[in-house]
Amino acid sequence: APYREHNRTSLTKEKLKQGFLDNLYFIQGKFPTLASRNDYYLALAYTIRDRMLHRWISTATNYYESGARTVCYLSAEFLMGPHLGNNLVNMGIFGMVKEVVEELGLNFEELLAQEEEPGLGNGGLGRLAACFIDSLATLEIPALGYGIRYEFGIFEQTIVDGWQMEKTDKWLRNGNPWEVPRPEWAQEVRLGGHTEQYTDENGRLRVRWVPAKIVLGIPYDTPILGYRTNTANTLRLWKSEAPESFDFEVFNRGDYYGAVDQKVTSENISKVLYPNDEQLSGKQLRLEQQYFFVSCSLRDMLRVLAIQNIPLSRFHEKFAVQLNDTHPAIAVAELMRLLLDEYLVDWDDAWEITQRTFAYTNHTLLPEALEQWPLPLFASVLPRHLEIIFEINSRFLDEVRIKFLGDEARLARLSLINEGGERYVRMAHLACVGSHAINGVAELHSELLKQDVLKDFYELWPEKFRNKTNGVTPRRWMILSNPSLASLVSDRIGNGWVRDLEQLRQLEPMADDADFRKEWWDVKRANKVAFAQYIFKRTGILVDPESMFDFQVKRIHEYKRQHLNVLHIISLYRRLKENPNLEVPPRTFLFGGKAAPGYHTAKRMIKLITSVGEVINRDPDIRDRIKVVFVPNFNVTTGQKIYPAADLSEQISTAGKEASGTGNMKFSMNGALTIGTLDGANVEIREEVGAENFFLFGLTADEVYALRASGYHPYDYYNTNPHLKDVIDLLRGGSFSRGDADLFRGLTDGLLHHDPYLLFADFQSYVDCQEEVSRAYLDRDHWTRMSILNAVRSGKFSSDRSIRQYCEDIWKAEPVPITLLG
Ligand code: 26R
Repeated sequence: APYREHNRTSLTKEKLKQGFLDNLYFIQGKFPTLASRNDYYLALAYTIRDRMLHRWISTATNYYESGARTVCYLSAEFLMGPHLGNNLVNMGIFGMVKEVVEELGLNFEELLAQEEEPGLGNGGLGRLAACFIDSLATLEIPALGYGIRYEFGIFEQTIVDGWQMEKTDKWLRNGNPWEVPRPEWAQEVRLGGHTEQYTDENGRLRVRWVPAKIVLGIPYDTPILGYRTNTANTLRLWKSEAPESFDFEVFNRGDYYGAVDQKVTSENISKVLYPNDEQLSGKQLRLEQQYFFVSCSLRDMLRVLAIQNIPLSRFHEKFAVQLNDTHPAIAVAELMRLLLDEYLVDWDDAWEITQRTFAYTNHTLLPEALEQWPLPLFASVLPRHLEIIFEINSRFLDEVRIKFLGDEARLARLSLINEGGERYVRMAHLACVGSHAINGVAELHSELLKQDVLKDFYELWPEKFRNKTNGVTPRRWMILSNPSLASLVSDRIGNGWVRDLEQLRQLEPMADDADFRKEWWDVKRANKVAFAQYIFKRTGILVDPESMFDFQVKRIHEYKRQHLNVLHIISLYRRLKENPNLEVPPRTFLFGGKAAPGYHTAKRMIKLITSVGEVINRDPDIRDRIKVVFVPNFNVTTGQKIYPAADLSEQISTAGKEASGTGNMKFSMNGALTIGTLDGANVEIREEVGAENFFLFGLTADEVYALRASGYHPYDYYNTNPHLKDVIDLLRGGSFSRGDADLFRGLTDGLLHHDPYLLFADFQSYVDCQEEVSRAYLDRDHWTRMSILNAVRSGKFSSDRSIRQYCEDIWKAEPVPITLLG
C-alpha cells in the first residue's frame, strides 16, 4: 500500500510531526531558529495538503472512471474563509494536529491566524457558494465550483476618524498553499471584434466570430474536503493571462510597449472583485469577467466530456449546471454558441441541451440589483452572443404570442431586451428562458418572485418554479468557530448531529435541566470574554462580558436598516439620561459590515454608528450601561469569533427586501435569539424555534406593499410620535456630530421626506420589541432556555439539507462514495 502508509499521507501523530518538519526544511528551506510564523504556517498547511492530495487523487480517479453525473456550481463569488482549520475539522485531525504543533513548542492559534482568508466574495451570495461546496463534498456528490481567481478580493476595511477606509486585499502576498495551477488545461477566451457569415463545405450558411482579442484562462484548483468522508471535490478558479503567441506577434513588429500593454489588459480581467452588492455598475470589465469565467468553465466541461468519450448529445446528462444569480447567466448564450458555431449542432438540439443543463437561483428582490447590460456595450464585447440572444428572444416571444394572443404589453415585459428608452439585455430573463428550474432562497422570497419580480415567467411556466431555502455549514459555523458549544453538545448526544443537524433536537429536554443551562451559559460567557478581549485589541473599547451582546453584522445597506438600530440606541440613551433608575440590563451594541466604496449613504451610516458610539461610550452618566462598538473589517474570520459570542441577533430589514439572510441562521445555531421582521428566512427560523423564542416586530411584506400603495408619509410619524421626534431632533441638532448639524442632514432629511425602507413606520414597534428583549434578558434562566431551544431547533438550516433538496429536485445527482487508493 504505497500511498496509504506513506510519510506524506499517514495520519499518525509521528508521521504528521515528521511531515511538518520535513516541509519546513524542504519547502520553506528553513530550520526552526530562523523560521518565521509564516514559514511554520506554510509548513503546516503543506503537511495537511499532502494528506488532502491522497483523497483528491482517489476522488478524481473514481469520477474519471465512473463517468459520474456532476454538479457544476457557477458563481462569480466564493467567500471561502481560511482553509487550514476547516480542513483539519473535515479530516478529523484537528485535536491531533493541535497537539503535534504544541509539542513542538509552537502556538497553534497563532498559526491558524496567520492564514489570510480568500475573501473572493461580497457577502451572502459568495458565502452561500462556499457553504454549498462544503455540503456537496460531505454528501459525496461529484461537484465542481467554478469561479474567478481574483488577485484582490473584497477590500480590507479600516475605520479612520469614524469613517470607512478601503485597503486592497493582497491575500496572495505570502503564497497560497491550497491551490494547484493546471496550466495544461488552460482555455482561450475571445472578446470583442465582429461576426461574419460564410458558407461551409456543405453549402450551409454559418457565422464566424472574429474576435478583437484573445485571453487565456488558467485554472487554479483547490481541493474541498467532505466532513469525515474520503471525498475531495474541486474548486476551480480561473486566472486571466495573455496568450504568449499573441504578444509575441506584436513584439516581433517591434512594438514592445504594445505587447506589454496587451499583457496588462489581459491580466486585468481577473485582477479585482467588484465590491458592489445590490447596485449594478454596468462596467465593461465586469461583463468581461463574467464571460471569461463562464466560457472557460463550459469549455472545461466539454474537455471532460471528450476525454470520457461521452457524446455531446449527453452534455446535460453528464452535467447539472447551477447559475448563482445572473452573474454567470451569459452561460446560456455561450453554450448555445459553442454548440452551434464550434460543434455545428442544430439550433433545436442545442437549445434542448442548453435548457436541460441549466438551473437558475435568484438572490435578490431589489430592482436596482437586477443585471441589465446596455446594448452597445454588450455588442462591443460579445457581438456573436447578442445575435444568439436576439434569436432566442424571437423564438421565445413567438411562444408567448401563441399563449397570450394579443397581449403586447406582456411581450414587452417578458422580452430579453428592455426597449424602454436606452436598450438593455436583461440577464435575469436570459437565465429564466435558458433554465429548466428557477428558485428563490427562502419560502417568502420564492413566493414574492412568483408574485412580483418574475410574475410573467411564473404565469408562463409555473412548473419551473421552486423554493430552496438557504442553509449554512455546521462544520465551519459550529465545530470550527464554537468548539466549546460543539463539545457540550457532543458530550450529550454524540457527534451524529454534525452530518445530520436535525439530531440537535434530542437536546430539547435539556433546556429544562438547570445544570445543562449553567454549562450552556458558561460556554456563551467564555466566548464573550474572548470577544471582549478581541474588541479591546482592535478598537481600544472596553466592554463588559456581563452585558448583553447585541450584534448586527452584514453588508451596510439602507434596506437592512442599520440606522433603525441606531435610532433605537439613541432613544434608549435618552431615556437612560432622563431616568437613571430605568431597569434595563447592560447592553453592548455591536455592528460590523462593509459599505460599497461608491455607496455614500452606506458610508455615512457607518459614520453615524461610530459617532453615536463616541458620545455614548464616554458619557459618565451612562456608567457603562450601554456601549456601541463598530467591529472593523467584518469577514469570515471575524464572523467566526462573532456568532459564538452573540446573545441577540438583529435581522431588521424591511419585510420583502432580504431574500433570505444566512447570518440569521449562524447566530441562531450558536444560541443567539433573534429580533427580526417577517422577512427572508426569519419567517422559517421563527417557525422552527417557536414564536415564543423569537422577538418579532414590524410590518409584514403585504402590509409594506399596502402602506406604499395607500401613500406613505414618514413626516406624519415624526409629527405624531414624540419619541421618534426627539431622536431625529437630536441628530438634526448635531448632538452626535460635535455640533455639526450638517453631518447627518442628508440621512435625516431622507428619512423625513422619503424613507423608502419604512424605518419610521416600524420605529415604535421596534422600540417596544427591544423593551421586551431587555425584560427577557433580566431572567437569565428563561433567556438561557430560549437560547438552547434556538440552537437545537435550527437543524433545518444546515446547508446539507439545502443541498439534498437541490440534488433531489433540480440536479438529480446521487452520492458517489470514494474508496482511497493504495
Ligand atoms: C449586480 C451586482 C451589483 C450585484 C448584485 C447583488 C452583486 C452582488 C449582489 C449580491 C446579492 C445577489 C446577494 O448577496 N444576495 C444575498 O444572497 C444571500 C444568499 O442567497 C441571501 O441570503 C441574502 O438575503 C441576499 O441579499
